[in-house]
Amino acid sequence: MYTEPTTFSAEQYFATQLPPPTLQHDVECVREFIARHQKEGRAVVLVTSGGTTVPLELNVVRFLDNFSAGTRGATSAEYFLKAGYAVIFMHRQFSLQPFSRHYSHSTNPFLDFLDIDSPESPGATPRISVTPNKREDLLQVLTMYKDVHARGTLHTLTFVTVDDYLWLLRAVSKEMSVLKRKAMFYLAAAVSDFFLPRQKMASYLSEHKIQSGKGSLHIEMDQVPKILKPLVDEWTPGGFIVSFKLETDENLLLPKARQALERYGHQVVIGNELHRRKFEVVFVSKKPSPALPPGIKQTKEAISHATDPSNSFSEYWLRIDIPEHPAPGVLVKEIEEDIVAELVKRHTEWVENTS
Ligand code: PAZ
Repeated sequence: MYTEPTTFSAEQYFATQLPPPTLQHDVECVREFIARHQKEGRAVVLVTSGGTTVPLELNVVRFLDNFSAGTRGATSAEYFLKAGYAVIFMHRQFSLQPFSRHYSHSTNPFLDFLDIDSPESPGATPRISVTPNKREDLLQVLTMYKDVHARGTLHTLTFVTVDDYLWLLRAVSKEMSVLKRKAMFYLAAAVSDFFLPRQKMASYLSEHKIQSGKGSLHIEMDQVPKILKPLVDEWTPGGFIVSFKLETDENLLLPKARQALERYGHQVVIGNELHRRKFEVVFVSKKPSPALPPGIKQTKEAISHATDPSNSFSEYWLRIDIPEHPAPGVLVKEIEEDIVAELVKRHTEWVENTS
């Protein structure tokens, strides 16, 4: 019987789970991308986006998924590019991507933008043109898309499973450590907290498609290792790290965000409630420890003041107004514009104050 721990440390996890077959190739491309932008003095941000899957079989037919369309990540990546960052966009395969996200087939089908013009002479091939009222928006998106391609400031990586995600994150963050303070991490992907170690799948779950003949299905999953700690302390010390916290109970947002900062010691947690995430987020960060004036003793009052959570964390709520029924395809204000502007400001100050 398989007896691995139910709570893996990051070390145990990477010693026992297999890397994705494309890892080496992905790392080489990332290394080249980082070196080019480091030479040009550009800051680099890793944006993670979309949900991870947890396969239930080795030959996978069924899997557990995490909610996320990739809107936050894809939209933010565009604003980071606009702000002059080079972006490594690590996203779930087939989730939204920068630029093409404006023309999703379900909400804004691309074919609806095109007209077939009558041929100039009988027998000539008809020309295709863009519907006049869509031209301005398309031109705006297309101009930026072409510019980003010409400058080579966007590099895309793909993951599907939580295993792919963890291996890639570790490898990319180690590569980014050469950038020191100029590296930013924007961890917006929705990552599963639970997984099935491959040994467990092979020993008592299923190599092949799980059969339904035996009635109900009982699966015990193990906890995914907490990777923020090694990310902060070992893989990329010096980077500016922003994680996201999604909750459905808004009362948990602040306590959970503070807990994450306390545990992992990174720079910012952005809290968002599921249904309000498109127009309201909260930035939580640690205040520098209040320095006691020289000569003042560590009195009970001073210690309780310094350890009171409301004095150790700062919270910054960011809210926008969005129209209730925006017309499809019309560019509206996006909260990611303000999220990215705030982070760029904080990152710049942080680089300046510590260099
Ligand atoms: O991709 P999306 O725009 O539909 O959703 C974004 C989000 C809610 C997944 C993201 O903002 C987030 O909170 N990510 C972290 C989720 C987590 O707590 O694991």
